Amino acid sequence: MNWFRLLVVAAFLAAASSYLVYSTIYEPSEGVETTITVYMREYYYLPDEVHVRRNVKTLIVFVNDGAYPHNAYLSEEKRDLTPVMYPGNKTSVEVLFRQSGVYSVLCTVAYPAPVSHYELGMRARLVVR
Ligand SMILES: [Cu+2]
Repeated sequence: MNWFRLLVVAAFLAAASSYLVYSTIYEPSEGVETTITVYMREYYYLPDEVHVRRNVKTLIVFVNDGAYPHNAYLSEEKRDLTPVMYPGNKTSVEVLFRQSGVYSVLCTVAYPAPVSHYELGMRARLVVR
């Protein structure tokens, strides 16, 4: 019975660790090694390229100092890094990438223009090495 339980736990851990390889993780703030600040304006991120080290817990602080709402959507992972942020809002996101690669951060807000901001150039590259 104990061996069976151990197997179940081992299977769960194996599933969890393979999941982590492909995912962005949001974790408590202790252990953050690097902080990067990204400003949101019309219609761009500053900087528009961010470098993150694999297996290093990194805090990305998004600051909307523009005049319109903005967000940050991690395209390849199909998930929001931030909710829609109004002018003056600041949101911190902790990320821990297990795999290197290049990701696209897009602003999917379509206000006041009828098209999403990323179509107007509001996109950033997130490079994990
Ligand atoms: Cu935007």
